Amino acid sequence: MAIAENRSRSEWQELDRQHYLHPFTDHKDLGEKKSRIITHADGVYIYDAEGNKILDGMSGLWCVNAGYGRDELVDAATRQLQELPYYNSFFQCAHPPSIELSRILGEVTQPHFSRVFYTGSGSESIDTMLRMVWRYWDLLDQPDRKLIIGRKNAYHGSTVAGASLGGMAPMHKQGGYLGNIEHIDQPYWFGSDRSMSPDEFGIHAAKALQRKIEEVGADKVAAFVGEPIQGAGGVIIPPDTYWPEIQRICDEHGILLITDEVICGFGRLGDWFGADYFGVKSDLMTFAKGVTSGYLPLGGVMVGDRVSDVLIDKGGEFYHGFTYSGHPASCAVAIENVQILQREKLLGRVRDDIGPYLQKKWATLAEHPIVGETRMVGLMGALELVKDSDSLERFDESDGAGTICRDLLVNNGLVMRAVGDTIVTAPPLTLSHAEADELIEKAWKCLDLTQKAI
Ligand code: PXG
Repeated sequence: MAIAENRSRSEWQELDRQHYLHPFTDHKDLGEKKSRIITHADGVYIYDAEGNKILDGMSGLWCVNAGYGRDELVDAATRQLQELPYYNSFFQCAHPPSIELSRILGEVTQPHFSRVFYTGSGSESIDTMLRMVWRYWDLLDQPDRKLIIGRKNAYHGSTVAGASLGGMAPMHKQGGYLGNIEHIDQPYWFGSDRSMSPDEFGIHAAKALQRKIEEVGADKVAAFVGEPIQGAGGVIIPPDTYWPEIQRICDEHGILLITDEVICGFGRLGDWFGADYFGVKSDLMTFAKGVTSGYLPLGGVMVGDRVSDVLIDKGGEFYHGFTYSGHPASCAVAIENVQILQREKLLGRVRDDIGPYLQKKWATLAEHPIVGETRMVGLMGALELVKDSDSLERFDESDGAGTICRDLLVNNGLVMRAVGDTIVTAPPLTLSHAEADELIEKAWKCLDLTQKAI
């Protein structure tokens, strides 16, 4: 039976207002506007308490890669909950689902990733990764290597470590105070003065890492961390020249390279991981979200041999772990989810079929008078709202163009996110051609409505 299914929409909204503190929410504002109550979902659609059917162009929160309504995932969870709902993996214990998932993750990652550490979320994965990086350099008798270099406008979660490592200034002011972290500029070509070609700009943006290393001294730098494509920051797709240059700089100085794959991992770009898509070899990869298609919480860190050999050979006990590290039901769902991606060849589909199909249609939105740029890799894209698509002049902040457009979209049956005046999308990897057409039609219509509304 569904939970208290006899409550009306307004009852849910009132109870929500009274009792529930939401993530990233202004509650005064929410109290007035009231929450949209999502009751069920199937395929690529979510349904709200008013009965509206909404195309989920965000895969929940960048995570429902295999789509909603997957009985296989529900069955995998149910079977595991019946057999062993919980046991820990501290104190020389393990269980089949966590071991089996570890083996499988070793298979779908680059050959130097033979080990994984589990967490319950992306933020916990980031915390784990930071502690591993610092421990690695301590064990190599280089304790001065403490500085982690991230990027402005990156998102790495909401724990103290995640908020500090991320490059979101408003988050820093609310408790992202961890030391030993610096942020360099992001590889955001559209946000630059566009005086360089994208390829030149990619090298220029990567050289910011070189400059930072020279400024602080390479012997102080522990690692560079970046999302292969920044998600929450507005789907910032770096020029092709960026990641190879970042790799070269890290290699030159012996600095650990870390890709935060929480969004890009598990097929979003048509490869298993963003590092695969961009052809880089990272030393650690953080993941979460798409590993279970969001059906149950699970995160982790893929630990490359360079780091795991040191942690294991020299490290003794690592005082780190979570009650839910490698939760059996989450791991069982992850195994089934990876098998769905393989069985249904969803990565190939993103690479060769629905990816190119949606990308081509998405590019047509650039013909709209208030769109300055469109971009998309795999099934992860963005468009930039501008006052005038010839001059590329941006809207004033007070116009609230992004928010207006996002609200119009959802009221017209399509969820996409607004990051300032950048509209982003990341639909499930199961999106059909007809659903892609629907996404584009609704997007175009709402661009028209946005233009009229401003
Ligand atoms: N790293 C990256 C790259 C992420 O995108 C996290 C870490 C943190 O994961 P958890 O599981 O702790 O939330 C994320 C999460 C948004 C949005 O509005 C994006 C995320 C989370 C919430 C909102 O785009 N990404």
